[in-house]
Amino acid sequence: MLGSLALTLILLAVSGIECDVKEVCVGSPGIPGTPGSHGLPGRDGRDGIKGEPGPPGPMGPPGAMMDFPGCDGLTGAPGISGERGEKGEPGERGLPGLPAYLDEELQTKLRGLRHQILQSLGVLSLQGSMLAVGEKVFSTNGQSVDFNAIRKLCESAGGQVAVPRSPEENQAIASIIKKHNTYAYLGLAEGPTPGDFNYLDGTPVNYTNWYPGEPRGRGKEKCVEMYTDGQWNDKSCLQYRLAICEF
Ligand code: MAN
Ligand code: CA
Repeated sequence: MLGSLALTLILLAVSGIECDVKEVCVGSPGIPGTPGSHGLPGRDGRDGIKGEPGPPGPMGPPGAMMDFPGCDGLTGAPGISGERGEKGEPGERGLPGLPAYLDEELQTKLRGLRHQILQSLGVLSLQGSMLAVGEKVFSTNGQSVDFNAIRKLCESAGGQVAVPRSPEENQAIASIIKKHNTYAYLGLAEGPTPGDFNYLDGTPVNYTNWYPGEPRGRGKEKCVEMYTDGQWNDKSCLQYRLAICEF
């Protein structure tokens, strides 16, 4: 039997193609085949970016509704008020009224008011939230704040910062201070002249109870505090002192 190499050499010799045994033989290319059939269409791509808006369309025909007025708009804001008119003539004089003491309706009303006032005063006194001395009533909310805050507090309640104008009033305020074991500011302020103190309406003080040697702040202590024993000291207005008002 012949080996395959020997067979190849014989075939090459017959076909007339010369080559060495060790070389690769290159044949001439064949004719291209026919193109394959078309593939299936690919999947849809992603959406493109939004295009520019188109030009405005032509104006439409006049609508039939144009012939009718629209409905009313909203009511406008009210105008500014006019100027005050002139005062009218006084009316005719009425019939003379009864003197107050004979007016039964008025007397009944007054008795009712007096009763209500006495009830309120009784309750407030029992609660220890007011101290009446003569015509005056002293009251505290139990809080210690600076002088300006006390002034505002008392004024907003319809009163003033408590200030004694007699030994009785001084003793009454001292009793409130003792009960709260603290000091209180009084309704006084130093005027432009050091050592001159005035009530808060500007009138000069006419009753005092200075602690011996006071006032000695020489213009630097423009407020007045009361000690627990009822004696006074001129003091800076920025301390926290018991708020006591008078009404
Ligand atoms: C402190 C302050 C003054 C007061 C003296 C009295 O310095 O309270 O207002 O006059 O004490 O020693
Ligand atoms: Ca002083």
